[in-house]
Amino acid sequence: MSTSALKDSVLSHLKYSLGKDPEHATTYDWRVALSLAARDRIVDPWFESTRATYRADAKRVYYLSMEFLIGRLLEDALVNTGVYDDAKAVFDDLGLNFGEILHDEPDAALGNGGLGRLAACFLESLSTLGIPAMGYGIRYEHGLFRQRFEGGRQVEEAEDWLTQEHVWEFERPEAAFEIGFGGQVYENGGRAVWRPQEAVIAQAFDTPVVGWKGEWANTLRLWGALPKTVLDLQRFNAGDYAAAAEPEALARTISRVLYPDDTTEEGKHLRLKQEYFFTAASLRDLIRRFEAEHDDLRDLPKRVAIQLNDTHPAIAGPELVRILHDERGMEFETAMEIARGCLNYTNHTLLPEALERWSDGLMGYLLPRHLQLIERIDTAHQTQHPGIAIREHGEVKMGELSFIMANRVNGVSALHSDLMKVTVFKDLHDMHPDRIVNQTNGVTPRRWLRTCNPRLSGLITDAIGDGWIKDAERLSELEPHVNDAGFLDRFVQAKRENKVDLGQWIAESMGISVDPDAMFDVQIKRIHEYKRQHLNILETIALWQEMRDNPNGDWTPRVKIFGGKAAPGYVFAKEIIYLINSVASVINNDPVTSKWLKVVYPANYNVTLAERLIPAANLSEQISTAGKEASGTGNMKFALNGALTIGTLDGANVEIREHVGADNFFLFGMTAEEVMERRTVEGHAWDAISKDPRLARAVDALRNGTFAGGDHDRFRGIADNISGPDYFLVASDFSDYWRASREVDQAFRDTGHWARMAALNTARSGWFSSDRTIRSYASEIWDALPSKPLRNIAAE
Ligand code: F58
Repeated sequence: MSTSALKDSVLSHLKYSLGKDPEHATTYDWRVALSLAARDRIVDPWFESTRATYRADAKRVYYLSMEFLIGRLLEDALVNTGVYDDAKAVFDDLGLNFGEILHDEPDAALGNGGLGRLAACFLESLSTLGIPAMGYGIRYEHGLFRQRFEGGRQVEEAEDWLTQEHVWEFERPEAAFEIGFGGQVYENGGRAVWRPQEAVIAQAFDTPVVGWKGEWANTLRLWGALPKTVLDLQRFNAGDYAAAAEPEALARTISRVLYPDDTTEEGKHLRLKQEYFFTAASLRDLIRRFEAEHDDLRDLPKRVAIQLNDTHPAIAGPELVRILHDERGMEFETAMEIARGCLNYTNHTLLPEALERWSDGLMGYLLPRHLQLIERIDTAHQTQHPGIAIREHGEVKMGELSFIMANRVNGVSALHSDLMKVTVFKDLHDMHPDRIVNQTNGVTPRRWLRTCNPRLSGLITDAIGDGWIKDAERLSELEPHVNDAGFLDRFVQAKRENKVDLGQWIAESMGISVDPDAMFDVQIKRIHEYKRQHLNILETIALWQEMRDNPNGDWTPRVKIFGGKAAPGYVFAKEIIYLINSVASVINNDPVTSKWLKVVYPANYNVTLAERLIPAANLSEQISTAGKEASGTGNMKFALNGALTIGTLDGANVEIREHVGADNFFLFGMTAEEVMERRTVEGHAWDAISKDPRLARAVDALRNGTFAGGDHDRFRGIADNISGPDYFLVASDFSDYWRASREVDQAFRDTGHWARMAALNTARSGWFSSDRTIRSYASEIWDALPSKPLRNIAAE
């Protein structure tokens, strides 16, 4: 497509789709017109992909996930369809600021963190690889809450991305299913019949997801909840307007908010409803599609692979059995076998408290037939494999249910998969030793290098051509270039320019000035005790104290950057946020240290902010307590973008270190095994503190009001935790973290060597592409083949 054709398309959409004259068009209007022009380019490959799938009668992959953290879509679509430069030229020509237009798009924040972002990367890779697939989830009206800081504390606000038209989606009123809840189970001629008490409509909204060069596009189908009857006319006519509108309000509640946690009872009730709502609609939809072409449901496992992204869609097991057994009259055992043949489960956490459980009471109330079937599944399993129960202490354990109903169960990094076998799923693994397989996570190199870091990706393409974008392992071809001083200079230059841009943004948006030559040291992720943002801030405090002791020292300048949200009900995580912001306001205003040390915590960390921060990072903080971070995916994005990691042997850090080389990674801390041992030592925290005066002084600063305007109590909770139970072993790992951090300081001063290490990180991180992960799921779990690429629309 030529620039002029694209321009015509944009102007035509502005006129005919938006009804706007260019003279009066706003940034929003231009953005929507460009998005529609870009969307037009995706529709043909999208249709062709579907037709090709039907023609080949190909096996389809269905990825069921409560979360798809897709972020903005316009820039990605322009890059993947090869019209980014044309689009920029069009807007330059129109005299409009292209960057501003791209930044006008709200983030689709339909996820909490890594789990949701992984689903988004997977969708893009499935399309790039041409694997027929569909993502199924919920079309939340309000995505993850917007975070603000008020006096340093997190304040949550409703997110409202859908108040503007979501131009990427197509509403499908014809793809709608009635989903029931509650009610009774009756027997009719020896068959169980579930009569739900209430029902809502799940209606589909489709977003095409285009792969690299527009060769293939899959669908993200999100379900919106609608009432069965819009208005209770009798009540309305009787003048009771509020009651008349109630059914609509109640139904819509289901797809209203993304749950950041489920600490309240009401929250639990609604969350289980959400889980069943989208799972049941998705299963009905895929069965309908299967039956349009095939007539024997026993062939379902040959044509359909369903991936459960965590336990949130775990009700798929009993629901599929219910459909096949109760509704289609199959034997229970056959129904079980078919369901198990289709279903696979990905686990994302080893934290026992994070594994979902539903009380029998709630499950029986909302899904009475499913509770009966779970009991039957449990009995059938126990008959063959005594010793493990899905239901225990009046609760349904969704991890166990998912495991038992799955053909394959996977962890998301080598260490995590190994630990699953000896911790949370030990007994089940012993019974089914072939079921757990590892699938180390990955990230899409299109968004997380090509698009977010045009300077570095341009340099890479100049050096080795653009084959790496589709085949990231070809980044290894950069290795010979890391010995070329000219290449390294340009590598450093690209990073520096990214840092200058970020510095400008920080200055404009936060009023903090940072030195682009300082080390940009970044920790961005959900705030959680096990991720140990408090270890990072404690080290920052200790460093600041040493700088003040020795103001003539030759310190390596650092900008400590934090980003992340805490679940609204997670009190300790919110205290950590408050502490980081309080430390920032003291340190950033200290004239003695401000040339060396700054602490920056921009609010509302999201995909777009990650795209800004990662390309500008020198150091990536991956400092979780070993054995607790399932994988991490941010760690991969940083390495790909030439940041060095300081990290523990946890999650995928282990594999990153193996790939980039131990010399190009700053390792510290206890191993998962040592962690378990250390916990058994009584008074481990006190012991660590008494041995490290630096740590003692930093903890003391939390108690003496240094960061609380003299208030001794404000951060007492954190101090008491670190020096008391310290379950996540902040104190015990502190000294080694300090040691590694000082090694980082030293290494950063040798700019040539640092540049080489950074470039090697990029050259050796191609394995962490989600294309590799998806290929591996396809061959080891789904038995699904990539279909042939259709055509390269970017080349047309
Ligand atoms: C994350 N889990 C893991 N959960 O923590 C991370 O190690 C891993 O890399 C990533 O999954 C992808 O495998 C995660 O993001 C959640 O966001 C929960 C969703 C449900 C509500 C509570 C948080």
